[in-house]
Amino acid sequence: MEKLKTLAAQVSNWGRWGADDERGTTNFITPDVVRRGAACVRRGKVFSLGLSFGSDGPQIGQGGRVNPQHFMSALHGSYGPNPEGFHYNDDVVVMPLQCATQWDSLAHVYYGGKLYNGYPEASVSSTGAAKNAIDKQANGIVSRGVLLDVARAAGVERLPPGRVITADDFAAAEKEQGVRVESGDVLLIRTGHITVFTKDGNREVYMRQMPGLGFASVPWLHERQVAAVATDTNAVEVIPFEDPSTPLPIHLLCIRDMGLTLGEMFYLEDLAADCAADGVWEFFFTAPPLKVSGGVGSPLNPLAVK
Ligand code: UVW
Repeated sequence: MEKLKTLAAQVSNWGRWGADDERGTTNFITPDVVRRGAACVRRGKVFSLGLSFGSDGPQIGQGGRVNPQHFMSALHGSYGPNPEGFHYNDDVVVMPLQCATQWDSLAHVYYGGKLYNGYPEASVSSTGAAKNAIDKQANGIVSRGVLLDVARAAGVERLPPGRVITADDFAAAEKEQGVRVESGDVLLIRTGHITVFTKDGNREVYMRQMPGLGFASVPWLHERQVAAVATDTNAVEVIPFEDPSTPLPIHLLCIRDMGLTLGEMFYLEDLAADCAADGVWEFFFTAPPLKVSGGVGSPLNPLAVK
């Protein structure tokens, strides 16, 4: 916990955008940044970075999270006399907001009784988050996206579970790819770990152990003024944790101290293959959360447009 507190003091953004801010680092996405993102559209090629929301999703029941349950609430329904055979179908989905590709809101994790920007833990109740809820990010998240393929830069198809990603990995990927992460960018980090689920079908390993960010990556994210970070794993950070006595330290530092929105279970394989083929690692990125009132997360279908 000492290490976490030292780093927290170094990277805290509390008060940076005012005492009433609930958006954190997405404030780095200025109109100029959005224009820089839009200027990345050259070929008009669109990539979906979302997993499907279905009963065959990645969840294994951990922490009460299950895969979506989809019901037909109207099946071949009709209204009154129906000579032309008009029918309609409606459906209902019941699912945890965190069950597949998602943003974590700034109300998702906290310590010391305080959420991002000093809001009290009691601001989250059984009715949801009165502060830092995901709908506070409703005008985005739209920016320039940059993909750093840390697995490729390390010369492997995928990083193994437990592999700690550091600022050196970011530097190596930037050098190899000829790209630089700038203020306001959304940073996508490919580890390749998602193929443990999508190719191998091994949900247990995909969900319980993973490569990911370690303590040493956090000051870099702060210095570069990254607007949001997403990876292809379930937790963004490395599991097993670097210090077993401090679980989820990167969540705590990023979300609670920096106000940095985290994206999880992003499907980056097709985008990464295309970037490797054309040598262009930047794109227009859009992943607006659903406006779930008081929600602490949102399911997503993020898009990258090149
Ligand atoms: C937790 O496990 C608390 O969070 P996440 O799903 O964001 O990894």
